[in-house]
Amino acid sequence: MTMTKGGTAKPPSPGGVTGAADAARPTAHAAGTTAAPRRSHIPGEGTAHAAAVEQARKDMLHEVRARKRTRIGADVVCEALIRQGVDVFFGYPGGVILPLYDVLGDYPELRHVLVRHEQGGAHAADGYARVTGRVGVCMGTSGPGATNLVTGIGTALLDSVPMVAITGNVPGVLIGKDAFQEIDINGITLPMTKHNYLVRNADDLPRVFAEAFHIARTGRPGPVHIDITKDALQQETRAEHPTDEEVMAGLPGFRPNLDGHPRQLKLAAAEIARAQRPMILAGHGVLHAEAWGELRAFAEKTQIPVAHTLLGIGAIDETHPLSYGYMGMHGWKHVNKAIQSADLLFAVGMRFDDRVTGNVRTYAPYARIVHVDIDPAEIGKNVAVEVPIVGDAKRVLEAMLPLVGEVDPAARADYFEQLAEWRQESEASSWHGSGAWRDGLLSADFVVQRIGELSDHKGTYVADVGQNQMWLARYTGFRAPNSHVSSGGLGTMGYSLPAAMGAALGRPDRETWAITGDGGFQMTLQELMTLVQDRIPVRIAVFDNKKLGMIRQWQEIIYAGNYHSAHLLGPDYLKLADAFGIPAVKASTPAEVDDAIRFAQGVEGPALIWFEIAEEQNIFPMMPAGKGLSDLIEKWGGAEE
Ligand SMILES: Cc1ncc(C[n+]2csc(CCOP(=O)(O)OP(=O)(O)O)c2C)c(N)n1
Ligand SMILES: [Mg+2]
Repeated sequence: MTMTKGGTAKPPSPGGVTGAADAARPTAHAAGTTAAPRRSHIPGEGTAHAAAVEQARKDMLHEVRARKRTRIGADVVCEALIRQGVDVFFGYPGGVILPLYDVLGDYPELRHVLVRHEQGGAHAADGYARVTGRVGVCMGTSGPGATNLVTGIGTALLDSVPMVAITGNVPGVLIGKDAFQEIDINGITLPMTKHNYLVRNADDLPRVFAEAFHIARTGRPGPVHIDITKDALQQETRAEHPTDEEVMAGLPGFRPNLDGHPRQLKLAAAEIARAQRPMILAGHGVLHAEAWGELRAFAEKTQIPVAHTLLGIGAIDETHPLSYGYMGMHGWKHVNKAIQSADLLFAVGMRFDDRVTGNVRTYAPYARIVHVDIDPAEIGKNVAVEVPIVGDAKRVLEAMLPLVGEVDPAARADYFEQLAEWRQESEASSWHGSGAWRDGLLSADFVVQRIGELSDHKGTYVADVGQNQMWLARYTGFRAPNSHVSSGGLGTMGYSLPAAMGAALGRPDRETWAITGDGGFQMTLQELMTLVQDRIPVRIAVFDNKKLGMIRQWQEIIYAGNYHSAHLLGPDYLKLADAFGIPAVKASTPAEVDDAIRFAQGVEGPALIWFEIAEEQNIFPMMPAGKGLSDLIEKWGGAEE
């Protein structure tokens, strides 16, 4: 091998020893020794593939922005987001997604919120989607950026939230080489998305984005993931964005059934005409379909009371005379009792989740069931039903309306009397809105009730997971659709603060509250700084019981009081908020609650309230896992809540 004086190498020779620019080499030559021949370090040297890999590696290391540029894949992404009506999205940069950040400044219509952790970005997109009914968008780089999104994508999947998650990946030819920050994120998101893509060619981007948004929001909504190689972001392209018709034509297998089958609708109407103790079970699907008006009209015409799931909160105004309340594991006793004695359940947009049914064998033993769901896979999955109807909640309820007779409330007088009696009994029982504060301690149910009242029930209330989530669901008092946001299916702790961030941007006309336990708050509190930097006015209520409260409750009741790892230290939340530049107050007694809430309401940007609540409060009733709706625990060890 010959080397020039400057130590630069000769062009590589295939298969043989090549001249890598090695500063140490000439010294050896100078000493007159002969170096042992060696192979080229470039695998497959001389092939077109090897040349492409080498070029891609160079591109990974050199980020040079051309001053004058043509339209590249990254532009297509921005154009597609704008075409889809995206006004804000949540992301975090990294090496392979930098070509996109490089052009973002050219699209001022797109507001990018720089989160502090990609999980926060995914939850923010999710919160935004839930309050607006639009597709939420989040973005991360390859490798850890992408894996950090995963919990948020899973959260969206289990609650059917429309989302498009974008990640960058290493250049196409490096895929499979374990390049820096390469992970098979497509493989990871495959079972947890409605659909996912790996785009290696810029020409595919317009079609992929149009399809992704269409799939995310059509039929049963859900997350779609688009992974884009760095070279696809950088390639020049003239590919045009498809029309809606072209998108539909390109997805012949994706035609969700929106209208219920007419014969099934008639069968359902006949069930309703026969029923003496019917109950409507409203779920998240009613909100997704924006079917709250149709639901109310249908309930009023048939005089059927409406119970709702955790995610069905807001499907009906809780003060409506036909609203009966929240069902399931921590639902109201009277609601569960009514379900257990009903002779007909008309379930719409809900999936008979185990938190709703408990033991299916003992669930609703006298009821025939009509099940309306847009996803045929849900019908008969958890509970066998008499009348399945596959369709969109809004369209099915609309179509049902002329098929059902107008029922005179007097015809249901006995039934309503019974329901009213159960309700009174349930609401008057000792756990309702009381508990700890009899001993001078602050009880969480009292706090959420006051937050609801002092915000006129007009806010957006975002729950975390645990006891705080159940208190919020039961005692806040919900009036409007999409005013309650909660991670129901995946039950993701740390959800509340970032989801509230997205919710506040989606509905700036509403006061947004993040209700969180001390455990969940400590999982994602880094997003406090995002709130400050982007001036997002979220009111944060930290329910500090110095416990993983729901864990402590289960350990008390199911694990004989073996409180391993339930005790949780937290920081001084006032100092913490101060460090972030967020105004904060502490409330430790019932008397301090109203002032604290008003203080937070008076702050322009984010504000935090540290509620020091009773450490050992339980939330009752509770249906122990594996038991049935009739096996509710209402108190424990004599300590009434
Ligand atoms: C990411 C995650 N890890 C663990 C759990 C299990 N889990 C459910 S509730 C809970 C305790 C929550 O404690 P905290 O946030 O303080 O809320 P609290 O119940 O005290 O209101 C835990 C650990 C979860 N739901 N999510
Ligand atoms: Mg706690």
